[in-house]
Amino acid sequence: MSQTPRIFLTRLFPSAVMERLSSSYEIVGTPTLEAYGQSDILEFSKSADAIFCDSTSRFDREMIEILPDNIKMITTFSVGYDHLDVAAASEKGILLGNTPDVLTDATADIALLCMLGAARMAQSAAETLRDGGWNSWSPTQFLGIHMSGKKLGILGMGRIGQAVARRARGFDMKIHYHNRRPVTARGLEEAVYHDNLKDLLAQSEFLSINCPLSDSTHHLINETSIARLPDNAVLVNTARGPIVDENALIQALKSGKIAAAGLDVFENEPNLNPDYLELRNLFVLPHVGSATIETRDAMGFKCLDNLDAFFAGREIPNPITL
Ligand code: 8YV
Repeated sequence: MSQTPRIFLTRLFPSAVMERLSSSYEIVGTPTLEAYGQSDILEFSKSADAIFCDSTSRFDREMIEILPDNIKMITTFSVGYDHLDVAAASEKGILLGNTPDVLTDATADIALLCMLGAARMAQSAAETLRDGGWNSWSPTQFLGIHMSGKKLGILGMGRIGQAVARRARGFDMKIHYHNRRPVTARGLEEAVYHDNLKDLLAQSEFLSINCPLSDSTHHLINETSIARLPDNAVLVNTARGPIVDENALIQALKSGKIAAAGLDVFENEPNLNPDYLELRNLFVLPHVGSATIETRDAMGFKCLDNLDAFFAGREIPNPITL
């Protein structure tokens, strides 16, 4: 290993992060706003000790196995790590790190924005206004679904799920959740635990998806699970697109089984399923859950903390383990 550790960045990160990175490390190549593709990643990795990536770069088993042996660590600018094959990395002796906690609030804020935005038809109302299509006020125009006081089902009660629940309490929502285990957390004493998804769905006038993507959550929300929701439910996904079978969701939005959906994540990012474009009962954002200046800086600093600890021979603060 060279004296100054060499870091390959799959793309440019916020300037405060780049500044701190370049003061302690040798940056391999010239990162750009657009992320490098697989062959460039492999080429640049030959001259690096660690990789600093985000969730748009996949390191599946095949990719990890062909990474050069000089790569000792990958730190991802994300809390989610479904793009990293943890078992393959561990077999190859590559340490993985991520950025939990610092994006909890920003992501929960966006979940609430998606809930309200979908329920109150905010996007189609705003588009009508901007397109010059608002001709007069009318008592039956842009009628949405009342959010206050409704039952909110949260799928996945980790840090972000809990933060969504606390915010929803401010709207007098009744919180129900499904998680591997019940949680005991401040402000959530009255939240109702369901040990199975089926029971949660039956209660969810609003459903917020906050679980990680894994083999067991891929398409967990599909035609069958959507059928279990109350009629006119509102579905919100700020976790990962592939947890929801998009075709099933689109059918349910068309039939009116689901009244509206608020989505910050999609199955095939950055491509939006063209069928979504025909729907008015949709509130969509381009994966901006963590997109505040403060949060993105903090995420970058967490990646730096992981790198700093690793290269100082200490345990990294946010390891991803099996
Ligand atoms: C990241 C995210 O910013 O942290 C996550 O898991 O989904 C986002 O907030 C994005 O994935 C880029 O890495």
